[in-house]
Amino acid sequence: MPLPPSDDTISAIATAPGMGAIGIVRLSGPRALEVASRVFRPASGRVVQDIPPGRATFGHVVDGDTLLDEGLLLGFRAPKSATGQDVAELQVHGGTALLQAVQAACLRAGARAAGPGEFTLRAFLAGRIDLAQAESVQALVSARSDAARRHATLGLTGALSARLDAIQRELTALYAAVLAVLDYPEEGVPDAEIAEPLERATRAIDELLATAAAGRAATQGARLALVGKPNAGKSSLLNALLGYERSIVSDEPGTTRDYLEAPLELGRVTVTAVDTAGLRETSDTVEASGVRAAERLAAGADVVVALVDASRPLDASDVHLVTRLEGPRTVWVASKADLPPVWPDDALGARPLRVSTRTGEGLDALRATLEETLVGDAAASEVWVVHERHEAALREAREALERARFAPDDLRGLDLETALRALGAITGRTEVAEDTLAEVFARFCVGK
Ligand SMILES: Nc1nc2c(ncn2[C@@H]2O[C@H](COP(=O)(O)OP(=O)(O)OP(=O)(O)O)[C@@H](O)[C@H]2O)c(=O)[nH]1
Ligand SMILES: [Mg+2]
Repeated sequence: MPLPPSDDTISAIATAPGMGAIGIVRLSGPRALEVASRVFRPASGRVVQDIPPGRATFGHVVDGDTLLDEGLLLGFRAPKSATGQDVAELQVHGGTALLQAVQAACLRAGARAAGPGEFTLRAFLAGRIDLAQAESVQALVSARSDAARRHATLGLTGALSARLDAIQRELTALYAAVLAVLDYPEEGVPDAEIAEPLERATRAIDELLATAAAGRAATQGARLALVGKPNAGKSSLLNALLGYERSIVSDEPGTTRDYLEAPLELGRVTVTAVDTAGLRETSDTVEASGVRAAERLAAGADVVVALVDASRPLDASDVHLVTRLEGPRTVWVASKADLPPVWPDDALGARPLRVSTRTGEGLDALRATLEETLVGDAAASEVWVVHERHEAALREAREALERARFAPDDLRGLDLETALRALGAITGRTEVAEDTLAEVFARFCVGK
């Protein structure tokens, strides 16, 4: 799909549809201020083009001779604006019909209706932000959880780009060294000069890749399944974690028949918590299918909370549950910890967290353990890989570096180029190859 032109003047309603205190129509392009001057009359009588950049001016918003609203005009001059172009912002009252009328007036005055993301695209093309930051803009406005919002904010600062820059610098220097060997094979390059930087770059990529699962959990929401025997306290625990009564609780085993879901924030990650029917063999067919669904959910979950009632003796089915669900993604809970325990902590092998939904005991520890289980190795890194495109590019670069490690001298350069191109695609710096050539050239001058 071809990109839209970026040298004309575009206009769009910048605020969300619906009623609001303020609505904004934004213009960007060489004629932004000229278009603004046709739809805005400063109360001071000044000419729009003469208003100092960044200074808000009060006046009338008009369509021809028709008054639309009173409002503010804010203008910026290229290249000192968000898009790197002339930009004008009309701030009016936040009514849908009004904003549509202001937008229509701008179009009549010579602007083109902007397509999706065109302002951000222009910011990228002008070099104001890189591609990863542009993606963070989109992630920020679409973030539905605080966890997703935090990562988008961090992405906006270029934190990932800075990490990638460091890796790219290392690989570019290495690439130059590899090419130099080809030109001056008699001089050679000590193996360590290649192996060590390769290893450092690989490790840095691995550190980023190790955050991808947590990144998904932070932005898309991981799945948490609550499983255990009927009456173990699963629905009570879901409600306690959520802080409201989402699921029906009763002392009747088999209360939860179907399964139900609720979004749950756990610090740096968000999960969809799934309450399931109690796991047991049963002759009741409705419940039997619920049990199968629970087992499937546990298998497909990113983290499983497995409950065993601490107030009742363990039986064969508890042992069965433990052996079926044991694993690094399973968190064991001894439920109803407020009642006298009838089995010791180590009876299950894995030591369970003692939790009571009556007293609140163990709930904070459970939250922390769940977050930790989902965050895993990503805890060490502030920057998480939250976009699948970035993860795929990092994997491609990683594979190319792996090949480079064992490649003969004359092929190693190609693998390094592949890795650099993959990393460059994340930030959208397609001139990576030019950078690389410049570095190679500089090296020749110095070396020989
Ligand atoms: N004393 C005590 N009772 C609890 C606790 N948690 C749950 N219960 C009781 O245990 C019974 C079963 O709770 P539920 O949350 O419905 O259990 P469940 O695992 O969802 O049960 P099913 O949906 O039937 O599989 C209810 O009577 C709860 O009030 C707890 O921490 N302490
Ligand atoms: Mg239940």
